[in-house]
Amino acid sequence: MNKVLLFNPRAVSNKNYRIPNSILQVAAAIDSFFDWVIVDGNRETDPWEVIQSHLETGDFMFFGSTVMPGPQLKQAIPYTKKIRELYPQIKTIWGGYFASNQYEVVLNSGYVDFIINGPGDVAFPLLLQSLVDDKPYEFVQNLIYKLPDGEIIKTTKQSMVDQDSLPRLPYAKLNNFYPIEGYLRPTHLGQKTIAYHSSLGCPFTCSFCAVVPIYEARWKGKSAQVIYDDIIQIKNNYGGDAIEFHDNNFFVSEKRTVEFAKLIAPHNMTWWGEGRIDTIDKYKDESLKIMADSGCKMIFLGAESGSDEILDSIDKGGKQTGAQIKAFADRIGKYGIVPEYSFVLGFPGPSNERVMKQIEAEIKFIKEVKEINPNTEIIIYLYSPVPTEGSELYQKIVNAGFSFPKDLEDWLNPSWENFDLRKNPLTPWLTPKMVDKVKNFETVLNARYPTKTDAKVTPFQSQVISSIASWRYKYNILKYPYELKFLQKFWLRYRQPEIEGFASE
Ligand code: B12
Ligand code: SF4
Repeated sequence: MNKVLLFNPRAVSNKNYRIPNSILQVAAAIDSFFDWVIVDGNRETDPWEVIQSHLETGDFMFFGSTVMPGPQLKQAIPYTKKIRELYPQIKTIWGGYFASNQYEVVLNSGYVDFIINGPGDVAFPLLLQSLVDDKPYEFVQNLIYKLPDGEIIKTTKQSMVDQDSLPRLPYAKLNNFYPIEGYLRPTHLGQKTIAYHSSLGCPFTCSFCAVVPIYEARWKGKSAQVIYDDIIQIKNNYGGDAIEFHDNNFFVSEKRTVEFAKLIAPHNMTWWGEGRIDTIDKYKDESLKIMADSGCKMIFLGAESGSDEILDSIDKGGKQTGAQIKAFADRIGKYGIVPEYSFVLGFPGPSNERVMKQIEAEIKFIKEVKEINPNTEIIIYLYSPVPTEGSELYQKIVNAGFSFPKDLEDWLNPSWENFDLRKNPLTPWLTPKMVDKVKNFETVLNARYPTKTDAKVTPFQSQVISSIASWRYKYNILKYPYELKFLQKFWLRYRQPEIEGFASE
């Protein structure tokens, strides 16, 4: 009667799904207290049918869904709504980045009862126990809910718990629902890639980032030994020759990184993670060598902008500079580690002219980076606002006339889905001409330098498209690159690393 259904809405349109770490970590938190089942939208043709077959048993009291912006909403919203209509006795609980950041619109829908705001490791079991015992839940930290009079209550934030003390993820139980081997996908890193999450939060406060409102510059990581033990356990039980670290910022501690690199080195595994240029640039040469020798093949790094003024204004820690971004591409390249630089274009500016000039300056900068280290992978995002209360940047975008949907179901509108995918910013200061310029540059750049992470693209294909694109790239002739788009779509079947996952095949 008190069973919990945990749902991971579909996040990928192909088979590039990963171990559903968000929902699995939540499962670990309640494993000793509650009976739970997992439904993974990525692995079901009709997840609703499976959910309904569980709920029809009458054994369930709770439905918990993880929700990140974008395609996950397509299942999370209608399914939760249907559950409220068909099984009104079931308490619905959402967690994850969308739920925590867009809590007002979620709770105002009337079909989500509670939001776990940030980590659910302690909050989730406490909330469930309070509801089962019919006891007050107001004391539970990291919780957002709505009172009958409409007031939204946010309880205090819990300090970050020691990550090594958390229960280990219940892989064996997941394996009963969905064979884990099926989650170990081929990527450019290896044939069986393990997705692992080794730390929560981030110690920085970049003003465009969705991690900041939730973690408020806090970060806690598992120790190198625990990460290693888990990886080896997965490898031994289910296979695995590569690791994709899903942390927001894997490289915060040089000591931890080096310890892990030394432990994993003898196992002949390749690995990838996300980090900051200014943090890793402080690493000793010796540490970079140990990392490279241990299998670190590529690092995803938020370069964001080549302009020191913009880096300053977006609070990029205040330490990263354009000169450093360029020098680091060269430095890390010498160890054979590929820097994967993401840039965010289209921040608001004082005038249309200034915004356009900035876009042009970023294009020039990206070309300079490519000149220094042609292996650098470039990911371009259009700036999508996140509701960071009190941030100067957020105030600026509200003043410029931007607002989020007022109704939860409006997020299902295709233009908001594209906003989530950082493809269509819906930001009033970006004119169609600016958006075209960025997208056309992206097309030309991706053709001139096809990504090496796409195993489907042969060296011959790369060479052909690169030479066709070379004159456009060299002379900055970006308009109407239809011939390149055509080839990318129908000949190369180009993947989009920014949407499908950065290390996916
Ligand atoms: C893996 C991943 C993906 C995978 C999909 C994973 C899946 N579920 O199948 C892929 C690669 C497809 C993906 C895609 C996208 N992603 Co994504 N993704 C991640 C990533 C790297 C890891 C998620 C994870 O496993 N975390 C591990 C768990 C343990 O942490 P957690 O989710 O925070 O969970 C804790 C709490 O949040 C809470 N919680 C979470 N869920 C639930 C549910 C319940 C019921 C409860 C009680 C608690 C709870 O408790 C957990 C334990 O403490 C995160 C970054 C990150 N480090 O989290 C980005 C992240 C969530 N993605 C993000 C985005 C924007 C996207 C995209 C929409 C766009 C893009 N350009 O990247 C795309 C498209 C999405 C799509 N197709 O649906 C953003 C969200 C930012 C925002 N604005 O809110 C993040 C934060 C990355 C970032 N820093 O920008 N993503
Ligand atoms: S360093 Fe990365 S994860 Fe951390 S706040 Fe900045 S953008 Fe977000």
